[in-house]
Amino acid sequence: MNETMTTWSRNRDGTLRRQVSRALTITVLCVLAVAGCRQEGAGSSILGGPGGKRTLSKDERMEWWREARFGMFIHWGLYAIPAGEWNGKRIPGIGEWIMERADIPVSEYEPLAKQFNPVKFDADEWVRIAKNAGMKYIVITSKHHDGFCLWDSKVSEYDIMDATPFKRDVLGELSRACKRHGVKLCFYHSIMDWHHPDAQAPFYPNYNDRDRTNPNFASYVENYMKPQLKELIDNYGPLGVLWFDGEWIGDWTEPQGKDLYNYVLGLQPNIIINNRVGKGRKGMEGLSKSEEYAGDFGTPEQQIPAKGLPGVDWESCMTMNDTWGYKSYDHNWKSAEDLIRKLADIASKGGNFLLNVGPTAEGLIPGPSVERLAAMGEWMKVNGESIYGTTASPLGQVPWGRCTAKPGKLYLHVFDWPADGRLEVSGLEHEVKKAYLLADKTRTRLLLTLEGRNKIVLTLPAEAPDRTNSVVVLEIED
Ligand code: FHN
Repeated sequence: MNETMTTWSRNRDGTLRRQVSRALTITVLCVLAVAGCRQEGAGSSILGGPGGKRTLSKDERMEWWREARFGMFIHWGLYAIPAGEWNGKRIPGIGEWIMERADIPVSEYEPLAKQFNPVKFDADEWVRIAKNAGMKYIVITSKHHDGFCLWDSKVSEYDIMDATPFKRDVLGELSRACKRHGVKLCFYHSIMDWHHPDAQAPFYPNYNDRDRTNPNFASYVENYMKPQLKELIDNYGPLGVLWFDGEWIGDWTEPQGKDLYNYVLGLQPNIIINNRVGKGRKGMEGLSKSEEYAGDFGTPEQQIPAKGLPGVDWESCMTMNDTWGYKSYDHNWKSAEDLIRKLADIASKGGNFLLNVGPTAEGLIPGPSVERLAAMGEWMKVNGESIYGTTASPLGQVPWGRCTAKPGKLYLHVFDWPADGRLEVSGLEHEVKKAYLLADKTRTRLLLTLEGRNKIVLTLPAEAPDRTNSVVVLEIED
C-alpha cells in the first residue's frame, strides 16, 4: 500500500523544508511482519514471527540481560557543547535539558550542530572503558529530547552526518567496536522531540508542557519516529535493548506504546524494550503500575527500590555526578566505593545497574568517570562471579552488607568487616557445605560453626580482602 511520507530537509537559508512523497508505509509492513503478535505478559511466549521463525519467550529474550547485570548508559549530544552554561550563565538542572531549562528556541539551539566536532571520539576506547569496568552492554542516546540524531538518518538532516563538521557515523563506529569487543549495543530513544515541528517544537518556551498536544503528532510517529527506529535496527542491529524515554508527553498513550512495542519486536523479534515505551512507569520509581502496560523491564531512575520486586525485571539507571549530559562544573561525584556497593545492592535485589557517563563535546569520557569505572573493573575482575547471572538475596536484608545467589551458591557481600572476625549468617534454608573468600584463588575453607537450625557463624581473617566489599562464597545444598 502506498501512502504519503513527510521528510525534512533544509533550505539554503537554513530553515526546514517539508517534503511529502509517496512511500511504502512501514506501518503496513510491520503489521504484516508481526501478524499474529500480541503483547506478552511475564514469561509468556510472543511473536509468531514472519517466515516461520521460532517464537521467543520473554525468558529467552531476557536471558543475556539477566546474566549481564551491569551496563553503561551514555548521554551524548549537542548539549555537551554548552556543558551547562548559556549566554554566560550557569543553568541549573541536568545538562541535556539545557534547551528547555534556558528557554532556547530551536533556531538558536540548532546551530550548535555546526560546532559539534568531537575529534577525540574513539569508539574502541569507549567500549574498552565499559568492558574493563565489567559492563556487558552499552545504551547510548541515538536521539535525546533535543531531537539531534547521532547517526545518518534518512528522514532528518538534524544529524551527525548532515549537520556537523564531524561527519562520522558515531553509532556505526560504536556498533562495530561493540562487535569487536563482545559488548551488546543498545539505543536510548526519546519519544519526546523538542526539535520536530510535528512533535514538541511548537511548545517553545515550554517544550515539556504535558498539557499540550500537537495535531500533527501522528505524522511524527508514523513518518519520522518509526522510520528512524527501523533505520537503527536495520543498520546497527541486532540491538540488545531499545530504551525509550520522554513517554510522559500529552500526545503519547498506552495504546501507542503497545503499538510501538509490537512494531519494534516486529523489526527484531529478540529485542528487549523498557517500560517507558508505554505509560506504565510510576514516576522516578520506574516500576510498572501493572502487567497490563507495555515493556519488558522497569526503570527506576536515580534510585534503588528498597526491596526489589520478585519476578519482575528492572534496571536502576544512575548518574555518577548530578547530570546525565556533560556539565563542565558538576563535580559532585559519587565515590567508587559507593558505586561498587550500589552495584551489589542492586544485584542483591534482583536488578541491573545502568551507570551513566556524559562525554565531552570533544568526545572524551570525563576523567572522574573513567577513574571510577576502572576501580569498579578492578573489583569486578575479582568478584564478578558474585554479580553476573545472580538473583536476589534469599536471606532478605543482612546487617553486614548484601547477599546475591546462584543455584548452589550464596555470595555474601561484606561491607562491614567484623572486627572480632565473627560473621553471623541467619535465615539459611539449605545446609552449607563450604565457605571461602571469592578473592582467595586457593579456595581455602573458612571455619564455620552451626548455631541453631538456620544460622551459621563464619570465622573470617582479621584483614578484609577488599575494604569496600569482600565477598564470601557459601556453597549450599541445592
Ligand atoms: O528526561 C530524561 C533525562 O534527561 C535522562 O535521559 C533520564 C535517564 O533515565 N531520563 C529522563 C527523565 O526520566
